[in-house]
Amino acid sequence: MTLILDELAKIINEQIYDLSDADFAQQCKRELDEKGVLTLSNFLNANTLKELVEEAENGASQAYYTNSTHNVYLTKINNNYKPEHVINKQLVSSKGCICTDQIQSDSKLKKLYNSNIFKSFIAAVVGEKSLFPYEDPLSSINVHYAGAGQELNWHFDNSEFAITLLLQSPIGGGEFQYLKDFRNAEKNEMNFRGVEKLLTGSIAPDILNMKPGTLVLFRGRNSIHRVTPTIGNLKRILVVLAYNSEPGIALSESARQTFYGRLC
Ligand SMILES: O=C(O)CCC(=O)C(=O)O
Ligand SMILES: [Fe+2]
Repeated sequence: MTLILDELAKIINEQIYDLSDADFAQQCKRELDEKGVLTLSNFLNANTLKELVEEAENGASQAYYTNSTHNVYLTKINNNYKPEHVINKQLVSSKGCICTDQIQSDSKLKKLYNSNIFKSFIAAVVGEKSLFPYEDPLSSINVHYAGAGQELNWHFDNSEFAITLLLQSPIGGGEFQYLKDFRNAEKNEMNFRGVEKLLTGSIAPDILNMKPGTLVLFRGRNSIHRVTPTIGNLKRILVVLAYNSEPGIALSESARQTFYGRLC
């Protein structure tokens, strides 16, 4: 137990965050439930952040770069609606990505991802009993790179929640913008009028402030969000930590092919 605690203590800012404190986890849960987002700034300690940026920079040349076209709902063209309807409005996103199997096995990213204390903390905050890695060798930990002009366009996530760690901010742009509870997927209310207004610029979104080293938990299923284009030569680098609430689940083959350009 002490050994595991020591390992985690070398990665995160233990003076600020005690992940084994159940009261702290409950406080984080309340904040996530209320705001739809939880940010823990300076989550990574300074040494870890430096090490992970170096690691990520070294891995950048192996990244798989994609340009994808999608609607905000991440669904296929729907011929029940006109081509100009907002459900069929195509947006472009572009980014580079490296996968779990391209990250060194002794990387602090893997230690954090596999830490029982970290997993129990996240499970308590998102209200799951336990969390499991993806069955396939690619999808659990991804490092995203956005170079000059690259952006992640407006979308609602398919997943219940996302865990991210920002490693490097660009000189300009790369801003995370969102609108909480902008549709109700459970009730099949898609808020076409609201989305139309957002895409034509007549609604101003909220902005999430995150600095390198910040851990973000975000419920993006009903909260529309985007990351604005990177400006300048310094890449935006962000890690996505993905878990399932059941063991043995792989990301779909079509998603792996689209995001990673390979299946394994
Ligand atoms: O890059 C980010 O901060 C958010 C990423 C995101 O929204 C996603 O991967 O679905
Ligand atoms: Fe997202």
